[in-house]
Amino acid sequence: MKRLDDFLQSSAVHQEPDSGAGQENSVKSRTVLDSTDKAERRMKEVQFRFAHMADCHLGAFRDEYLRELNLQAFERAIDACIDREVDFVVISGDLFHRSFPDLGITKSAVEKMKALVDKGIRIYLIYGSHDYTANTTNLIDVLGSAGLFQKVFVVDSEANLSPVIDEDTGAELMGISGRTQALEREYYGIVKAVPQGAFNIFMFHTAIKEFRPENVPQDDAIPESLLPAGFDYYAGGHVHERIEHEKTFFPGPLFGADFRDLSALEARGFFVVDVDGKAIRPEFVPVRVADFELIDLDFSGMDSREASDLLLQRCGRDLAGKVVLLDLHGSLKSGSVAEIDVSGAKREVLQNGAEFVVMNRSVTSEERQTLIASGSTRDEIENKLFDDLFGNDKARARALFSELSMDQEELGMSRSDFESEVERRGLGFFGLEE
Ligand SMILES: [Mn+2]
Repeated sequence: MKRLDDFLQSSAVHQEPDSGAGQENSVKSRTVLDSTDKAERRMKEVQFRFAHMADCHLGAFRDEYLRELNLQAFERAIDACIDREVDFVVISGDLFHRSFPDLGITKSAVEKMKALVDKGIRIYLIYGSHDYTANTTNLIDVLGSAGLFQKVFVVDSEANLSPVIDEDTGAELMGISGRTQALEREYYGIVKAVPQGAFNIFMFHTAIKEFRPENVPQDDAIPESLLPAGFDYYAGGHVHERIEHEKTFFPGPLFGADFRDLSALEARGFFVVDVDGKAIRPEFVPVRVADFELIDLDFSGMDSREASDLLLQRCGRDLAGKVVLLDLHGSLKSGSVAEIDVSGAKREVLQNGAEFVVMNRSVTSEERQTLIASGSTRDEIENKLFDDLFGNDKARARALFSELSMDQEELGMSRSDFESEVERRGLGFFGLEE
């Protein structure tokens, strides 16, 4: 129960900023609906249209080119929602890639969402594993307070989920946010959700055991039986693959968040769902912002020369307008990985008309280069190693080595902060900027 306490506390913290427009409205509308209208409304057959997207991962990717493409996918999706005149949009987690994302990307995304909201289209969302924070106010809370969207993750002190009601359509939404390391799993056994609207949507950010992709570990998923019963549409997120299973839908990412997502070469997009009474008619709306070409090479059993030749040969074709994904893997029989002419391949790809090259390298070599250094003290051994490895650049290499010798735990940093710090110091050492 300790975990649930944390969860309830943190959701109470997250709720606080919401006492602005959105929350009051829904409280007000509840009061109105609590009279006879409510019963009438719940009996009435409803007809409306909503969009369901997830895993936008805004701000993902180190390459600016890919970050921009990802943003474009989001902008196109929002445009499509406006074109199709949806009543509201539900976002099932991971709107942002990090809880404190790149502010340039955020600015553009917020402007786009504002344009949607200005047309009277509402946005409802839950946190995902990437944009959730346990004890601090994050960007989603800030934007929620500004009225850009409403968070659908409302739990009372008895662990009952409270609905957020979309006033215009009468649709009722409940949800359970995702957390890092799928920590939200245990809430499913504890939290109670009783759908009572004319049409009820359950939003969640967790994989389902019975229909999860192979790359999602069994232990990170919940059995389907743990989803609260009785909803008309289950709006899933977290799984980076499109899945449709009875009333449960995962749209997958709008673009993708890493090399694996991109190299899957799947159609990405979101659902637009027509509702008529309790009946649903979902349509997958593809969002395509790039023409990907995968060059997948396994160098196993080759020497570095053969690997280089094969690489250049495979890059030697018309790649006009393509975003090329170079996936290099396998274990070389002999020679070193550094001997593979990767920059030559990149040049070749760009000369053949490609827009951009994204590289994923996990090549290893069976040939071990053994360094033997002897000495009687640690300093002596270190000195000899630096001599062997760096020769004339020894002093500079040593300086870089000491600049980057940091202990993450000692510094008390998160992994991502630590990585940025290493990057910052490394770039600083060479007098470079990102
Ligand atoms: Mn995700």
